[in-house]
Amino acid sequence: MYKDKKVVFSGVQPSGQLTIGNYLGAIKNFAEFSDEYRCYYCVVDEHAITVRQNPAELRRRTYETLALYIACGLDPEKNVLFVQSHVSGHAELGWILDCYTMFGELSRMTQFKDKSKKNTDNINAGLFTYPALMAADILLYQTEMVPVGSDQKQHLELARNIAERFNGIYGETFVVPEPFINKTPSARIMSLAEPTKKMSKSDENENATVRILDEKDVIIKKFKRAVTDSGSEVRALDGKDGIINLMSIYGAFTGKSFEEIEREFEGRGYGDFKLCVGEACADALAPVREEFKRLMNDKAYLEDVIAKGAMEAYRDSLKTMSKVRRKVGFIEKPRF
Ligand code: ATP
Ligand code: LTN
Repeated sequence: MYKDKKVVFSGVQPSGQLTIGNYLGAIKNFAEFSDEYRCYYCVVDEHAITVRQNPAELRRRTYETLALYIACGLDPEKNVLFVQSHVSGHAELGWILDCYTMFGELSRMTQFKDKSKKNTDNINAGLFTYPALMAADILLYQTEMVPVGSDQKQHLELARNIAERFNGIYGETFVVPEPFINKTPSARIMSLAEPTKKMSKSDENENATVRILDEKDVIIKKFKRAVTDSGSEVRALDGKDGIINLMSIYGAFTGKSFEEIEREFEGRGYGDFKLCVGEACADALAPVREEFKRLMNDKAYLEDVIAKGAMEAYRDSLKTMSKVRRKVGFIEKPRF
């Protein structure tokens, strides 16, 4: 707890250009906590290297992700915005928590199963133990609440189990965190190419994703190509995954419910609907794109934010780290 404020933590991997899934499922919800909570929003570069990355691209995307946090409305004065690898406690606590996480638990994680199917030539130990590092990110700051998309629910449950297990052995050490998942369908945005799969920023099929930074004409073209069924009615019926996904996206950007959308598009075809979804999405994201461009041209400012975030997060992490070291039986660190 920081000055009596409860703590919120979340992270995004700099593993690709961010999608509207990342925006609607996660980042868009971050800012609403800034006043009442002590908020840490982290660019989780250590998680990103569980899949092979090009070093120059990883560096660029780390800056971009941080700039996008700010462009999406996160004020660096009100939130701790930082890069995971700048605070050694994440990796340090990650290792310790590895030793309190069971092989069987990690084997059940669907993200591990999915990613190991996609990266058959690089099923490394980090990809497997990823959820223990994620638990460390969260527990390091005594986090109460973690805003995420619904794909992260399973990892959050594991983080809770790890915290409870550790507390059970050593006495109260960690706050047990709660996930905060949007109640609306936008907690899980699906791929535009395969609407039964989640939209994912590392998807290589460009038609599957809409990126936050895509230009308006690109966004409109991508929605035009979105896979739907052969029908023509804009209705949220069972099996119409493509249309339901587009309705979720349209609803998230316009605030309209499914019933309102069905009424609005009664008697109009898919083509008309897709164009409206594209326009609503592009218009809502235009200010984010503008602000992002401005920030990326101000590297000095971004460096300042990164330095301040690293300092604050590091300072705030020390208390938990020394408590954990003591509890597990490590001797005190010499001062030098
Ligand atoms: P990758 O493709 O590299 O696995 P990702 O697109 O799944 O990346 P993450 O960095 O792993 O994105 O996730 C950042 C946040 O965005 C998480 O809170 C996650 O739940 C959320 N998120 C990711 N994809 C979606 C989606 N399709 N719908 C809603 N939320 C999402
Ligand atoms: N695992 C998340 C990213 C992530 C995260 C976190 C989210 C890493 N550490 C801590 C919330 C809190 C993902 O793959 N989407």
